[in-house]
Amino acid sequence: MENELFQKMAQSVLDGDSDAAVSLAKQAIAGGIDPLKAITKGYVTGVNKVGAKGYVTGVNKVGESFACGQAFLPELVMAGEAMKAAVATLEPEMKKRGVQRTMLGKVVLATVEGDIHEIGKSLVGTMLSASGFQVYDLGVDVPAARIIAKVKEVDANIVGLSALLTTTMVKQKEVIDELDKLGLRKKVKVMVGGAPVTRDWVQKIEADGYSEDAIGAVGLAKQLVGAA
Ligand code: B1M
Repeated sequence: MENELFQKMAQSVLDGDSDAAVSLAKQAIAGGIDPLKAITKGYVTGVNKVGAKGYVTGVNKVGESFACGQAFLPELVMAGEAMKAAVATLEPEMKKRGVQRTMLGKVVLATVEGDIHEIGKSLVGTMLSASGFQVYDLGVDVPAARIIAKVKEVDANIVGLSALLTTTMVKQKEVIDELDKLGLRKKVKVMVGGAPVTRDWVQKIEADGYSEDAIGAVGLAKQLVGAA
């Protein structure tokens, strides 16, 4: 039943059908399904059939097809729109499920300059705020100077930088270098993420940590503020 719904969710993204994606998200909420599970097991990857392994569908399939020239930019755009609509529908439920506690810390979050991929970053932001962090989400394509200005304005504990393109990952390093120049590097922890980010890259740019997904990002942020 759940798997069937997840499969339909993946298909709605493949079809770039935002209406279907939203309607399935509403069904998931009504059925008491964990909204984050719906995103990761439904819209992002889907399931072929119960127990099937290694079958890629959902937005990941669109990404793969795009990479090998079997899908084109309009498909990528429509899949992104469907994904965004579904996440927006599930977001209030994710926030509702987060237990409100004392504020754990302030996070300035952005997708770096030159990069307009927003879905993963926003998901990380939602999960962080549902877990007790005050999140200042600056959006996408954000220059280092704006990020630094916000860090200073709100006296942030953490900067979260998302990058989905190999060409924009370097901007994560730019922000770290700027923080360093201003003498803020010791005070502000930097966490990075996004599909191309690896442990090697994190070491190379001397970030404080990275995570592969939104749940991991919450655990990491807690560690970074000593709340884990
Ligand atoms: Co683009 N795109 N895209 N795209 N896109 C990728 C990233 C790509 C891998 C597709 C491919 O070729 N296989 C490829 C990058 C190749 C590379 O550099 N290695 C690519 C490309 C090439 C491009 C364009 C250049 C295409 C073109 O114009 N020719 C262009 C670039 C535009 C720009 O940014 N300047 C482009 C545009 C777009 C759209 C706008 C059409 C759309 C985005 C819509 C939107 O965000 N509103 C889009 C989409 C949808 C994708 C794919 C298919 C899906 C991305 C997504 O939303 N995933 C993507 C392929 C893929 O990744 N499978 C692809 C779902 C999301 C929940 O996961 O974002 O990975 P993700 O976030 C995860 C983790 O990474 C992690 O947690 C999240 C939740 O689990 N995470 C963090 C993310 N940020 C984090 C931060 C953290 C911690 C964890 O701490 C701070």
